[in-house]
Amino acid sequence: MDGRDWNKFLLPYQQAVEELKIKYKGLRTELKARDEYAPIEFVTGRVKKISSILEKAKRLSVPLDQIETGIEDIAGIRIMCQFVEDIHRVADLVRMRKDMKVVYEKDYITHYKDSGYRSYHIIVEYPIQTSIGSMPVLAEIQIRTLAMNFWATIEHSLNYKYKEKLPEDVKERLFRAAEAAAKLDEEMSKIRQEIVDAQQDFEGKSGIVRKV
Ligand code: 0O2
Repeated sequence: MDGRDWNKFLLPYQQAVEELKIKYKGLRTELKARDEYAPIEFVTGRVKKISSILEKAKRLSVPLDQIETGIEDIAGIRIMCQFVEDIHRVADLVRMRKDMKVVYEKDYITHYKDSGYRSYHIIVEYPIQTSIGSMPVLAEIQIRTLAMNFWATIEHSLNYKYKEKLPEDVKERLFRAAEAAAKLDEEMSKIRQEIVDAQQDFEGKSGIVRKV
């Protein structure tokens, strides 16, 4: 590791992740309070590990003094949705916000990765307020369905176990599992209204009513 004070370096990213998590969890709460269907199921976030930042900088040939601009996912939040349609609704909600600026988007759903990975990524510039003024921080918002998240979580841990050198048969099975997850999402979309109505009835019984 170089002589950089990493704890200090990561502070703005930690602040951005905490604030972004609160904002998107708040959006879910607000939509529900308005009796509207909330396309957000749950939100998580993380700051990239230092080892992972250094590995990515090396892989992308980003000089260490340029990692703030060269690595866009040091701060990352993940928004999980029930249905693929909800992903597009959430992306619209991100685009219309005035407290962050969309830098660019990566559609790994239409153009899924060779691994089978599917997700919608939006890179935003989010200004945090510090004691010395406003500071723009790049953050990656990953939007995915529960099925996509299930697959990505498992694939990520397997890659970690095999140190990115997955045996061919495991790779093939994972790819087929990703196709199956996509098929599951497709089937669920076909009965989306049925499911949403059932959830509305269920929540209505416990005193909460929501509209789609
Ligand atoms: P973490 O949380 O740091 O351990 P890449 O070259 O893949 O790093 P790319 O393709 O430009 O970069 O993707 P991007 O938008 O930078 O996003 C990288 C992140 O997307 C990864 O972070 C994962 O969270 C997710 N991701 C991308 N491809 C895959 C994949 O094939 N499988 C899984 N499970 N996740 C993927 P890190 O660095 O892996 O995670």
